[in-house]
Amino acid sequence: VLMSEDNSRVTANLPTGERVEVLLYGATVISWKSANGKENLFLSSKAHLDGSKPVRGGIPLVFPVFGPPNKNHATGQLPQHGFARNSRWEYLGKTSSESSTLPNSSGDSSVKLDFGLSKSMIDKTNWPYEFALTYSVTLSPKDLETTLVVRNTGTSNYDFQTLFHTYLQIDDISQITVSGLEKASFKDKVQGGDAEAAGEPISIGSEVDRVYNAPSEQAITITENGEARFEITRDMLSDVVVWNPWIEKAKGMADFGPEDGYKSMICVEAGSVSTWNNLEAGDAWEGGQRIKALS
Ligand code: TA6
Repeated sequence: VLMSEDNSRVTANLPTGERVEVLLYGATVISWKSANGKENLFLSSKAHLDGSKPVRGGIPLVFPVFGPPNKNHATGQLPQHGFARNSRWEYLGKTSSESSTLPNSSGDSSVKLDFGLSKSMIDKTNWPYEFALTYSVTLSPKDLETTLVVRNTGTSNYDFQTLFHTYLQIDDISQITVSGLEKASFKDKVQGGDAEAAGEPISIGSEVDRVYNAPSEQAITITENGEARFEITRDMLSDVVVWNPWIEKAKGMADFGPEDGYKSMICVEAGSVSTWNNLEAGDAWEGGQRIKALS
């Protein structure tokens, strides 16, 4: 595990060749490479990586609110998607299986990077509650796991939402289908309103921005040209956002590049965003996702 010269990012490699890179700004995973060197995450060519704005790509972390906050909610003063992705986290250290006496079941090695963010580390959260977040990024052969622990370190309970805003790198959006959500109703943010389950896999031929309600137990598979590319499994996250900005919205984002980059990305985002998680003072909540790179 290496900390960069400028202390801006942490990189970990496995002996089998897999690699993950995490920006301390937002604890944003900005690269996840398979053993063959293939990059699994989309990172805009115009993404800001200097902390001047949330990263356009990789896996931004959404907390404590998803989307534009409601002005008369406790999160009303926060930026869209909250403050976790635009705060500087601290690197807490690594745990790797090769250092343990018993490698994991498949005998492969894995490495877990831990990051922390607490209220005292942020000069103005514009959110009246105490919290301590621990975010773990675990790299193992073919898998990347991200887990968030939210600890209420204050004296009153509060509501929060959270989501991993994962930008997956693909070759051609027109060849993509997303399955596992056939039975899930969804909130359609492009058409407006709620929609019934489609009953078939999702394909993308225009701007898509949907919040699907799908039990955590349901795995999500992203297939390209009939070949399974990624599988996402979830823990404690009962929503899946599927987003592609398409042509106009991609053009409208100054930090989205190349202009036709919408063709080589799809956001499939595991989260708990359609309701509020209430956390008692002193309690902790944990949720996570595991993304398997299948090809
Ligand atoms: O996850 C989908 C979404 O909520 C879209 O509505 C779009 O706003 C996207 O997030 C990106 O948001 P950002 O604040 O990163 O520009």
